[in-house]
Amino acid sequence: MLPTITVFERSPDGGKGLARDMPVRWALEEVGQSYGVRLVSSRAMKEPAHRALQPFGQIPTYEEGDLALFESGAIVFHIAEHHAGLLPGDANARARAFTWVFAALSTVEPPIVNRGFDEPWYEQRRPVVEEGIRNRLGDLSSRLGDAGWLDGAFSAGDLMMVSVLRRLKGSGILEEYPNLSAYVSRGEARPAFQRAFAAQLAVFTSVSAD
Ligand code: GTB
Repeated sequence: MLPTITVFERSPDGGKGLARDMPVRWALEEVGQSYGVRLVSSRAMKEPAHRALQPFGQIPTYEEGDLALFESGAIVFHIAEHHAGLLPGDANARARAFTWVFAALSTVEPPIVNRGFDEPWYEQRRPVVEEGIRNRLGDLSSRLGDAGWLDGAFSAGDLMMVSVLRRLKGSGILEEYPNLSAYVSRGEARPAFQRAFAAQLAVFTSVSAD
């Protein structure tokens, strides 16, 4: 059964692949699973039909037969569990890979999304917010060291961590940690990432041309 995901009809990220459908697309590409895409407008996102799939009126969602999921982490988790390619065979190593998915979303990402750089109050808060980000990146950088991936072979944990770190590209902060910057580039160089990125960009360009 071909899964269908929902994505922004008009992504506010300008085609940079920063919205949360990107890790889901990337995971599907890594495991070689084709998928359908349904574009959702900002208005439709808040209507009952979409809220039945995503109670908070957001993207992405994932539908596959009788199964409807929301939360990008849970969707990536589901894809990784049901297909080969994103998790190691050893049970403990699989558990550690999921630990990195959670670490990306609940430990590393929160200070990153606190960067409200479009908000008027942000200039005052910037030093505190950036210190929070640097704390996390410093620790992550020490853990990664000169390894290619966080725990052996590339896994769902790396996919989510790279997705989270990508939000810092061009901020100058990520670039202070050359091993993390190289880690993100390594993730982005993966053919599955490239396919996922091209697919989301194609949506952005076709809608922008309307
Ligand atoms: N915890 C949920 C998950 O991981 O799935 C969060 C989902 C979420 O934040 N969805 C956002 C959304 O639907 C889009 S991805 N927002 C619409 C709304 O809440 O009304 C977050 C996002 C948005 C924009 C950019 N950007 O422009 O760079 C990056 C990320």
